[in-house]
Amino acid sequence: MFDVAKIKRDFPVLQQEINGKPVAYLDSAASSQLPRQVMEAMSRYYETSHANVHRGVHTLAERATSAYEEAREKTARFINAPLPQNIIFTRGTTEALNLVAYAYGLHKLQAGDGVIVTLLDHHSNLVPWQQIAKLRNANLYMVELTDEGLLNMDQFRSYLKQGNIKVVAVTHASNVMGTITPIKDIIRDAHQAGAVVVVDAAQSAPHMKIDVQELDADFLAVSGHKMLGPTGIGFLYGKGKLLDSMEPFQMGGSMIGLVNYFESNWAEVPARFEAGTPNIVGAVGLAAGIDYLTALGMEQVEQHERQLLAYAWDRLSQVEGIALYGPREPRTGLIAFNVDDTHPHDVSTVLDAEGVAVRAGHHCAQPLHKWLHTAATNRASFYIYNDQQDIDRLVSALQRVKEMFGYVAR
Ligand code: 7TS
Repeated sequence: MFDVAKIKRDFPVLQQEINGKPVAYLDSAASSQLPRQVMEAMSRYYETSHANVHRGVHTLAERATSAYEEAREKTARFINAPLPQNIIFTRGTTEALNLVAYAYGLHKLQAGDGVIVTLLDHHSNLVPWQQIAKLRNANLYMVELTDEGLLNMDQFRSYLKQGNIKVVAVTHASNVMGTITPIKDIIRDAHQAGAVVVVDAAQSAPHMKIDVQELDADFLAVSGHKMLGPTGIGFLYGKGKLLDSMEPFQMGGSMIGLVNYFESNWAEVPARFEAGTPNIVGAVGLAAGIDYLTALGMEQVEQHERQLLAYAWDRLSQVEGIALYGPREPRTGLIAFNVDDTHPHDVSTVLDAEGVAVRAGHHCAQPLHKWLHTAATNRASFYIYNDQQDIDRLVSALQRVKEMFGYVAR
């Protein structure tokens, strides 16, 4: 079965003590850690195969190009994309979402068209659409939440009925509320209304099986550094017809067909959207992360996290004065919380002294925090290398917070 102790041994960073305590790393929703297999794949690439891609004909250039294109194939298989060409490598989710906003939204939207965003969206799926809507005189519509923290689907459907919606930008799993959105229903309804759907899968793809064809997603964005890969690499999935119809996002080398004095034309997809020298070693690392996850099995990864989540929810609920945000179900493996009225930065500083790493802040979701009537939250997030002991450590460190800030009689 799922052997966390064995998995943990693959992660050198988790072998150390932080502030004299073994580290309980509960911040994978920000960035996950890297197993040695990923680091070794990246070193091996540099030691044996490094050169620039898609240009030289010498052996190292061919090896580098193969490594890069194999990573694209592996990424396509991971989300069941029909073809490797459906995958555009980017710097991460943020760049992937900006690519859609600028290369699709800016060119296709017209005055009076509508874009639907949601209160669960990370700034990277909200702010680009605010900007594009302004530039195109399009209208932005915000889907709010039920009291439980689920998307208000009645509101969503009433926006669709207006008849002007061209784009729906929605997160698959919220990085604050943990809410897993009914993405398949959203996509089906949006398509019936003639809109394309941009799915932010930054917090879902690392944790559950994604099948873009089954979802019928138009665009889907993912970051490598949240799924065992290095920083600086991620990808955009796009349907072939849509990508083929789009203008480039960035201009420069590798993305052109013919360049004349005063005008140029564009390379085929995916090269059209990968201007300049790409993050080759990043793609190699991402592919090695995908290998690691695939060997574990995404269903098993999801099941492990569901068990941890149930345990954490239960234990945290029993902490006096704690507020847990978001629904109990359907939810991904993270929990945002506040303790009494102790500032999240104070909470996480005390937790850090106990060797427990959580994130504190607004998590790039300011409108959502406004809706929650709180400036900031703490967030514990789980991944394949976490076990119940990490959660026990979190709970006892929270008792320490309460002692320090005077809410528990000493
Ligand atoms: N979308 C969601 C849902 C996210 O959680 C994040 C990063 C992004 C997009 C942006 O990803 P990036 O790799 O381009 O930065 N979220 C977080 C977080 O919750 N804490 O740190 C980064």
